[in-house]
Amino acid sequence: MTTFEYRKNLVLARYEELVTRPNIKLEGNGIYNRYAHPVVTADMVPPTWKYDFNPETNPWFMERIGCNATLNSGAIKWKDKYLLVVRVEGMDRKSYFAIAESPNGIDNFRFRERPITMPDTDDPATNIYDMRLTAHEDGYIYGLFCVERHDDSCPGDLSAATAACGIARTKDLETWERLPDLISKSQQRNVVLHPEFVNGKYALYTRPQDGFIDTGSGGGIGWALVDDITHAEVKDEIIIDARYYHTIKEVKNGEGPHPIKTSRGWLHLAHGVRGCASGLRYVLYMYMTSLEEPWKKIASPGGYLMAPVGEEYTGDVMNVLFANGWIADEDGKVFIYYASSDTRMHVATSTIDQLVDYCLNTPQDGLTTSASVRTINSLIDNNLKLNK
Ligand code: BGC
Ligand code: BMA
Repeated sequence: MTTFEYRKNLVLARYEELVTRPNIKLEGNGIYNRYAHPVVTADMVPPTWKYDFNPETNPWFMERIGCNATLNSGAIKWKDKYLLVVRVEGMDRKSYFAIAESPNGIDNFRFRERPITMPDTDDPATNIYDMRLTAHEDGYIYGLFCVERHDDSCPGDLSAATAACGIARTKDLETWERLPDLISKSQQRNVVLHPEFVNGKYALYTRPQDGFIDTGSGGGIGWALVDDITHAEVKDEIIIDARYYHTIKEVKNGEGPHPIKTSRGWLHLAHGVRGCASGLRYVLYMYMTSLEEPWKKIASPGGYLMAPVGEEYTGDVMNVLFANGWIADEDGKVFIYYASSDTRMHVATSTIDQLVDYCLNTPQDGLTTSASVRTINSLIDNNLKLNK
């Protein structure tokens, strides 16, 4: 057997084994369950995207185009399948979007034949990433994502960049119509489209920021109404979920996927960031807003919902969980798709009832040590009464 044949067979067999590996549910904390294996990794990107299959031009069956990571994925249920629009990052540090689909949402994710070809605007971006998908009541599926360009006002600084929100829409998840980028006074990352019209307008969750990395005076997760999504502009922005000193969202926060509508209010998933000696720590947290007035917070469970555990701590950008996709099934099951350390995709499952219970009955962050101890003591008091 030639080296080419041997290696080709090995690569294809390993790939097939990985994409068909059954996932195993792990019992969690009563709020959600994690799973034993990631759902999408760089090794699950199809070999045809990486290898030249011609023995004449690739006698060693050498990898030609390497993949670095599969991370921050948008999610949507589509024709009975669980779809992720994965941020795939090549070894060249460029991200692109590609759809991976699964019959059950927890394993057997397989990429479609090709990645998405996203049309450019007149001012092409250097990199695009972190898509939030919204099936809007106007009939389109929107993808909002970050578009990053070099900041040419700082010619000497190769790291100076700007972040803005790109907008595209589709009806079939095959062809995408690119709309103009969101116009906003500040830079923006983590912009998310609300699924319903509010007062007849499109509603956006925003995340104003002073610079490319620093949110600075940008107070947290914002809310803005937009008249025309084909020329979207943030005019007035209010902060609906603020950052606070000495919390999990002291340095930054951002909306995850669009909120899920429940009978008790809108369920939100977001990320919070704090600084520490090893860099930034990204965790996931939740909050709820009013059904009638989605910009008004009605529940704010204290602390994080999920933080990295085990292998989730390690990867390209350590100590990071990030989520921009979840799927709520008709039966109330919820699939939370989260990335660990900018490297791989995982799933956690829960239900709407459990997540609403979590939001409404988890004590709020009292913002001081004394308040935290008081909250624990009142729980102990109640438990002691039960045993009498
Ligand atoms: C990276 C993002 C990151 C951002 C801010 C970008 O260049 O691609 O993953 O969130 O920088 O650090
Ligand atoms: C950002 C996000 C993500 C990323 C995270 C950690 O600000 O937008 O793209 O997961 O940093 O690197």
